Amino acid sequence: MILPNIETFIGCESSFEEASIVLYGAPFDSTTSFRPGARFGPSAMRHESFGLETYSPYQDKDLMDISVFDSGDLELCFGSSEMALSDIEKRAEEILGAGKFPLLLGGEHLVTLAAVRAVAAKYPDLHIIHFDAHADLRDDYLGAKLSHACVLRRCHEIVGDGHIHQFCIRSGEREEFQFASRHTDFHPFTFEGLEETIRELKEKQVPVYFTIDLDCLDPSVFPGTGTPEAGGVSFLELLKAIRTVSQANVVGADVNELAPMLDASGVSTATACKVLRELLLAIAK
Ligand SMILES: [Mn+2]
Repeated sequence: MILPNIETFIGCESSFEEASIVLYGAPFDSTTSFRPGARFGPSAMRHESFGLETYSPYQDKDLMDISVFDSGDLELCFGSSEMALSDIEKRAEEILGAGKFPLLLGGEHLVTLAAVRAVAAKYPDLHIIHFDAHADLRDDYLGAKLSHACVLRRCHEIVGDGHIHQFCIRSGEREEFQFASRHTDFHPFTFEGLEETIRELKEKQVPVYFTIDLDCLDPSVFPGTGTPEAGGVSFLELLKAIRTVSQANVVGADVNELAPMLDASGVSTATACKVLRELLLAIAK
């Protein structure tokens, strides 16, 4: 039988019906404040994923043993953030409505807001685990409320005080750090405190949304991103942290801010693929 050329992330070839996890790509970077290119992230990850093994020796698990459906990339309006967010939210709602786990591939970090809107509507008392170099807590960026620099501030308006847990943050305005000290559970520079946070969230049995801005990684291992910040974590530290978070009741997730063309070596894309493989294997029940 000759099959059509449909490129999925490696090992993610289940049908929608049988899948427990659904990938959906949001190739959007219209509000990127520095170097654009994250719109090419999801397609680059699918393509380069074929350089990966489906088997993870870290977790002794294989993508071939779990059921993931890759729904491809949404066709999004680049001129209107609100229209793009609305389309992403609808896709997330559809996946959640079918009782499946939505895993969003960005795109810039603003796309997280759409997923959080959908996930919070289904799961009240939602908590957010946020890995990032940047606080993303600005109230506006040059007057725009919808910007990747404001995404966690917009999420705070949905989930409220004490429900956002931020790790690895090493960049932002003074006002963002002051806002964080009053309104979020804030862990600068590293993953220190993560295990304790996850233990508490597990005890409370609350639902958790998990957003990974890949620029939490050090630019020496992940230069292919719009706003690189020196002083980041290593791949192995991120992998350990992902496995820790997966012990909580994670009900949705995203991986964002890969801008593949900003790293001609391709290493950033390969790293992003490996992060996604490990995340999939960690959250698959
Ligand atoms: Mn960031």
